[in-house]
Amino acid sequence: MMLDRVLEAYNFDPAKYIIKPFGNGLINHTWKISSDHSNDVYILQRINTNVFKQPENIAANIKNIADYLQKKNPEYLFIAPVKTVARTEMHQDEEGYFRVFPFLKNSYSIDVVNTYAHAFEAANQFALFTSLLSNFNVRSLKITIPDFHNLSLRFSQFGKALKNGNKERIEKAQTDIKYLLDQTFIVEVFEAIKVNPGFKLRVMHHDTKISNVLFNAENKGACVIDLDTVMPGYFISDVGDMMRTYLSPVTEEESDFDKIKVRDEYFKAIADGYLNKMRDKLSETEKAHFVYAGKFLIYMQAIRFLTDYLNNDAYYGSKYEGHNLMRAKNQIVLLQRFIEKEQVLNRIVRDIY
Ligand code: GN1
Ligand code: MG
Repeated sequence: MMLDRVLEAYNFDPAKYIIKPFGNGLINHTWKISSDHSNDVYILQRINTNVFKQPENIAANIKNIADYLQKKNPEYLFIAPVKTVARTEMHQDEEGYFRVFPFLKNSYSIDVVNTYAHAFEAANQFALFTSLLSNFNVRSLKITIPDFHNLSLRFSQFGKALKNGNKERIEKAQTDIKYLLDQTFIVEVFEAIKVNPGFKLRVMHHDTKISNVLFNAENKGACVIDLDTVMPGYFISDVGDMMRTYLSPVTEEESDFDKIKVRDEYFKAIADGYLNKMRDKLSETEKAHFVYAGKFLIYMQAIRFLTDYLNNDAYYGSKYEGHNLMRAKNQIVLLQRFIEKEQVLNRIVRDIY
């Protein structure tokens, strides 16, 4: 089997290891590797090279950050990739680029947030990561996906899809298109952020979903994982994606939209956890945009899903007809429920500052 050669590149005997698909990422393929012969467990990933066009940039960033943290904060738990027999950070063959991480012993991850403590711990971990790197030269990071969270570009890609996309689908999505075009003030605020000196470029994780945090046996956050999209960015990226993925009890895959909710206590958990480590780093201007972060990220994700639907699912793929339209509608409902609560959320965060 294709993965056998990958295992051999790491000197794992394919006959002794069990490989099972792992997680629910949309972009990379992930497997868990375990064995009856030892307690060691690993995570194997194939990097999607349609998305990450230069996978060596990912490896370079991870090494850059690992070296810095090793020097400045050696006690910080940073999970570096396992080296191949050839001492490289990745294995490459005609099937693609692969890398292996040790699976942290006695740790676990979750797919949906259902306790205040998990949300708090996760936010605290992402904030810790950014805060430990606040004196790191953020511009020394390579760009693994150009303009990844550049909302202006995402908006212009949406505009192109409206011109050149699948005509039938454009027809079907009229109400959603109209709603998103009516919210362009969200893009305008982002344009202003880009030229506002009160906003700092920071080391952002850019994929702060809950399954990217490992928890230890005491249910404390142990570390963050999945560092492919670590790049320079604004704090609204990480905080916003936590809001997008922790506030509602259901994910973007839920088609029963009545179940989508914005839970105040989880918003408080994100704010408490994040500000616990980042309060002294954020400027007043940044703090004033804390709630905006949620609008920014949820809106961007709605636009990305809808754009992909109009472009025949070229990026995210789809498991059934209309899948990406459903995801976009789900995110639109989440955005609406979020905006309805804006005042309450602003009050919560103001009390924490
Ligand atoms: C993708 O594959 P996954 O789930 O880690 C995407 C994120 C989206 C997310 C939506 C590189 O992440 O930006 O928020 O899907 N990552 C990339 O589920 O596009
Ligand atoms: Mg990811």
